[in-house]
Amino acid sequence: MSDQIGVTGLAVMGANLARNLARHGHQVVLHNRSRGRTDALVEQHGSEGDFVPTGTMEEFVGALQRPRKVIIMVQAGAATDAVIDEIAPLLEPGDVLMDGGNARFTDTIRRTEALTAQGLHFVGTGISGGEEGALNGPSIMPGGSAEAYELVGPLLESIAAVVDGQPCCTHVGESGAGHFVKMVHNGIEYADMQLIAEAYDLLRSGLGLSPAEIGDVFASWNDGDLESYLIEITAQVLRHTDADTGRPFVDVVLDEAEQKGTGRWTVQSALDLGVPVSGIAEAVFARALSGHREQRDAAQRVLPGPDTRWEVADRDAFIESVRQALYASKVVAYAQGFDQVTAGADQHGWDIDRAALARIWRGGCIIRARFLDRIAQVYTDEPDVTTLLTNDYFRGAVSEGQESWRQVVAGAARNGIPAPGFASALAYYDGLRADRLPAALIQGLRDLFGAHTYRRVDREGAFHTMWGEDGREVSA
Ligand code: NBP
Repeated sequence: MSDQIGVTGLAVMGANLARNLARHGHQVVLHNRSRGRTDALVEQHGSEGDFVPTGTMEEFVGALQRPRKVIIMVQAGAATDAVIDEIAPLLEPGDVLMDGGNARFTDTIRRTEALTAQGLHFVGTGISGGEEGALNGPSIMPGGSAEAYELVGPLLESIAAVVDGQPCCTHVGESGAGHFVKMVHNGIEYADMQLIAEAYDLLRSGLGLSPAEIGDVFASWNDGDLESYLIEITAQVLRHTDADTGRPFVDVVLDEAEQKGTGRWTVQSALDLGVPVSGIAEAVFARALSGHREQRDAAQRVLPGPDTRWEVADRDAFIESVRQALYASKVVAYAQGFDQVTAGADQHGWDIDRAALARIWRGGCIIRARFLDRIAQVYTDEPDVTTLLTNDYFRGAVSEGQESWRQVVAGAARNGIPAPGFASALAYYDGLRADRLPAALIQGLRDLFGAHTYRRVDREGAFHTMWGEDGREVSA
């Protein structure tokens, strides 16, 4: 069913989303702070659908039928607040204001409270898929009230990516839930890319394959369990040759990765929630390390280590070991990300359906992958599962590759190839399955220096040992 919607903010994401909406038969009222973008969109793509260009914010709001539906697609942060401050006084109770930018979820909670008090519906909406997704079908993660979703859900579902006949859009939960899961999605994306980069490094530094050869390896991996958008584009990037120099493209790119914010936010939130998202944290830290050029230059000159070339007897077996290590580490990273979704939902009282979330991440978004089907199945069959890793399928997949995983991590350490994502994922796996952890010693130390007390394995209660006296134990 065709509907009407207003889009304000017509840079690449907003313009592509507006075109996607128009192509699906909706009337799209256009607005941008500076008029040039509005005119350019109509001039270049006006024939794609029913666009209504407007100039001022008053004109924009005036052109919309009630209840008005508006999506904001401007730079996240201060720009979003500026737009809300300008448009909210012009809207009327019952109107729906959506924010499709990469807002921090705590900002979305704040904005939801303020706008709800004015009688407006505010829908913080995660949108993933970059420019291409915005135009051809993104994964859409709307938060806000169920009532607001009834008003805008069908419209959003109409422009989302479709997998197995289902739109990659679902009402995630109240208030900031949509932007929260979008943040975790981006955190998982960080971890996934770091693991892919480590696999590439192992095949390059360890085995001595060329980027194009590694591109072929990734292309073959894309036919199996690892099938995903990121694996597919890794093959494409690795096979690409720089036109200027004739060298592999990856060799002419500066090896300093950026981190714009969502990865860092994911880790900050995980620290607050007490969820060990070690895969995402290692990915953020690895990017930070890559950016510390001065330290790297200084260290490169003086810090000794082994030659990075591995003594490999069986090339194909080595490649298969790296594949298994990558898959196992990836399962851990996704399990940790879903743990964070669970903890965030608990903390904020959001009813997030993790099976539905895994389903809407199967298409349109950057982490779309075959194995999200498996994750959706786990949360459908075992809604109370405590970690994805104990599910039969994932337990089998990880334990099957375990020997390879250990060999790869040990070999990387022995040969001086940094593989923090692989190593921390394995340490997490071993930490989870350990019968006893050395946390007991930490509790003892904390009791000695700070009288922090401890609990015992054999009786209830909190205890303190009189370390400075006779070593007697007292109940705390
Ligand atoms: P940008 O993030 O580059 O923002 C540019 C837009 O913000 C322009 O329309 C600009 O208006 C407007 N704007 C700014 Br800047 N300050 C403003 C203000 N004070 N008042 C009103 N408008 C203001 O655009 P984008 O790359 O299209 O991304 C839009 C949103 O989508 C962002 O939140 C982004 O994080 C998110 N997102 C992006 C991607 C992606 O792949 N790029 C993916 C997913 C989500 P002007 O034309 O007048 O300067």
